Amino acid sequence: MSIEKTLCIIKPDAVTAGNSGNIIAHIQKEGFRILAMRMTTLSNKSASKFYEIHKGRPFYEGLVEFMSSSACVPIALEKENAIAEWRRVIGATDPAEAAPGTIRKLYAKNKGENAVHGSDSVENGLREIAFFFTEGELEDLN
Ligand code: FUP
Repeated sequence: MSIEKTLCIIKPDAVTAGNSGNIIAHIQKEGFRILAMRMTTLSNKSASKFYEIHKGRPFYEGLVEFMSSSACVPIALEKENAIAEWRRVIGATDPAEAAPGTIRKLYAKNKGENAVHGSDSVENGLREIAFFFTEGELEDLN
């Protein structure tokens, strides 16, 4: 076990529904440290770049459209074992398959509009955090 960083994004569906505050409270209840946070609306170009790993998949265009449709809240998080821990807290991609009490079970609409993002590896977490935040914007908690 080691201290890791992961990127959360509160996605446009959850921001629009007024669930940002509840999700931030959930993050803190689970013991994550918030290193940086802001509200921003992604351009189509930025959303395309962020999700370029999914380019060519059938849901890609819709995903980019949705993620650039209105404001989202990227949040850099830190915790022991943060990658796996955050994925446990958010639940499965499809809220219909997410465990009770997970953020996606509580707040997601469907597999596409699923309330929050979570990085899938330590390497991607660092890359995704750098997509939104400069090194100087991250709280140095050590
Ligand atoms: P996750 O890591 O749980 O966010 O899921 P993926 O990396 O597999 O997918 C990234 C995003 O693509 C999801 F959050 C929503 C979208 N997606 C769809 O819209 N349909 C799919 O079938 C799979 C993913």
